[in-house]
Amino acid sequence: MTETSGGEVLARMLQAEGVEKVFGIIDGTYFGFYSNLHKLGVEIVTPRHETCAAHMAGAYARLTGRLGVCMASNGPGVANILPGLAVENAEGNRVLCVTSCRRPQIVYPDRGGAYQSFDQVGAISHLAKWSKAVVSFDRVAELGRTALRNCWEGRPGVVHLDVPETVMNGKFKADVPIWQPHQYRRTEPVAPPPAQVERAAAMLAEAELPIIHAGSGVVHAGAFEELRRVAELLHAPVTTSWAARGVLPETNELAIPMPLISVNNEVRNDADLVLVVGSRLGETDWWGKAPYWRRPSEQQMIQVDADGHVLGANKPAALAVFADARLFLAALAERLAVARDRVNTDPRRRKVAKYREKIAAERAKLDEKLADMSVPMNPAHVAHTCQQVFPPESVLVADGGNAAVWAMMFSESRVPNCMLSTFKMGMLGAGVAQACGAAVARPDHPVCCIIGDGAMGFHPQEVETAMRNGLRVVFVVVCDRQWGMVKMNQQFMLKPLKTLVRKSLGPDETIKADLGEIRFDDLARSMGAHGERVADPRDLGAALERAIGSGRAAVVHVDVDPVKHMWAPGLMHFKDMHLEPKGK
Ligand SMILES: Cc1ncc(C[n+]2csc(CCOP(=O)(O)OP(=O)(O)O)c2C)c(N)n1
Ligand SMILES: [Mg+2]
Repeated sequence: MTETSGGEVLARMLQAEGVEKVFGIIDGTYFGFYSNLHKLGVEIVTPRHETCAAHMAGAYARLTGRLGVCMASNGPGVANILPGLAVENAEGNRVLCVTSCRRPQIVYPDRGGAYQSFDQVGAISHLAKWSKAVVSFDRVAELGRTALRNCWEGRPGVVHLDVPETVMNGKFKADVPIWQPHQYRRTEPVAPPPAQVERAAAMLAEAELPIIHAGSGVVHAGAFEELRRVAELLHAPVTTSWAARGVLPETNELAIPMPLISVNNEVRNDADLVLVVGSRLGETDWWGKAPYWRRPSEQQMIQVDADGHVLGANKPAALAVFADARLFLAALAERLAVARDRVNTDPRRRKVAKYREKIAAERAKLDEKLADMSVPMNPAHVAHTCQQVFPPESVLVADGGNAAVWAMMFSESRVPNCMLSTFKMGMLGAGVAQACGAAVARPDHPVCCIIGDGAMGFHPQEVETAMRNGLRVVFVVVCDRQWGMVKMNQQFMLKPLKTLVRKSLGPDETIKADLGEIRFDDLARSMGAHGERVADPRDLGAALERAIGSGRAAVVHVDVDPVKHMWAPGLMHFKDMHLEPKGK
């Protein structure tokens, strides 16, 4: 019998799952785990704050379709990773978190006074899909398998395993067989029932104007080609959730870009049938309700999801299909191709032509801001210039308040699964680590992270993480020296008329909305990264090119006009989203 440890068993299980990277900060309490990962060739990528490990794992998982693994050590390490876990679970990214805890004799329940200890499973079980403690070495493999099974079931999210230091590091005489993934979990995606595919095809062929609404499920299933085929066979416009932007490249004539909200509203009100794929129709989709969508009495819904709990949750489904998005869309495309001549696409073509005109008009209206060449720059230039300089395959990460809104409004998603943010949680600072995780996942192209100065202030230390790990991230920090989005909202609460007339209140008229300056370019240089500062829109392109050309992590500190920055386009829509839609 060989001698092993709980940490070694877990490390070998992750290796069998094909895990190549684990994100986290080392600690003696799980030396048995990470030293074995290292020995097995699993790379440990180390940030400087545990919450960043969770975001790096989440971004890595979303961009690669693999499992994102992070780790944190008992007490403070776990306390630090909690916000990251809450966000990654909410965003629906497939993350396994392994933590150490103190020895079972003094925790679960806490004896009182245990050092670096709190009820970790109690806390995490409220914000994850599944969270359990391993009580003894005998159960490491079994609970490890249960955790991994949960990772791959239903909607992706966070799964947590809490392992005592004595189990992680202790020496046990045992031969623990490592099962292959197909021996303990489903490894094939769920296929749709053929009769449902047939019914869906018939409904979509007969509808006057069917549309497709795609959510993150399409990203996780990697169903981009299949989505395009179905949309083109039906000549159906495609709207998306914010998080699924670009699943159909926004250059495709059928794509309705999410930032053009009034066109989205119109399309969703014209449709008599909507095929919802991989979306639960949450609040940022207005719950699928009127006046943003047509009423259910006039609009049927086919809903397809790999999580049965999502089906019909927010809007009644005429056809609810429990299936993987890619398999469903592939089967549907096959069916539709056979009955191609049964679909009269002419009325749909006329509608789509009308939407294209409206999209062009809304785009042109937004782009008028680009004529403004004043200094410090109009924030419209930031994402617009990034779009021109970075390759289309580069991942764009958007973080901050108005900085993220401007970034969304002035970028086009041209390649599927190249846009990251925390669309559900709006977590300031998460973007810094998401960008690092993206660079680990996609080392071939530089990552562009457009981020507010408030947001960047949460995690500037991770520029050093990017440097140390050779991650090519360009952080474009939008500096207005204020909590811009909240300041705008506050001004309207305090003095709406004066705000409208003067565009901004005086410095003593707002409450704690201003920030001092951080020279993010200097800070970057202090960590060995490339740093620049730009205020003139004419200089931005060259500065970004130098940043990319530096071949290392870079920070471009961009001074924007703080008043213009507050008046970000589309803000009213974000405000309205906080109210329950009036319709059903
Ligand atoms: C972690 C976190 N804390 C607080 C908020 C509330 N909040 C939303 S936007 C915002 C201001 C963001 O400032 P900045 O990042 O500088 O972006 P700006 O709006 O100035 O572009 C705040 C405080 C949040 N979303 N996340
Ligand atoms: Mg700001």
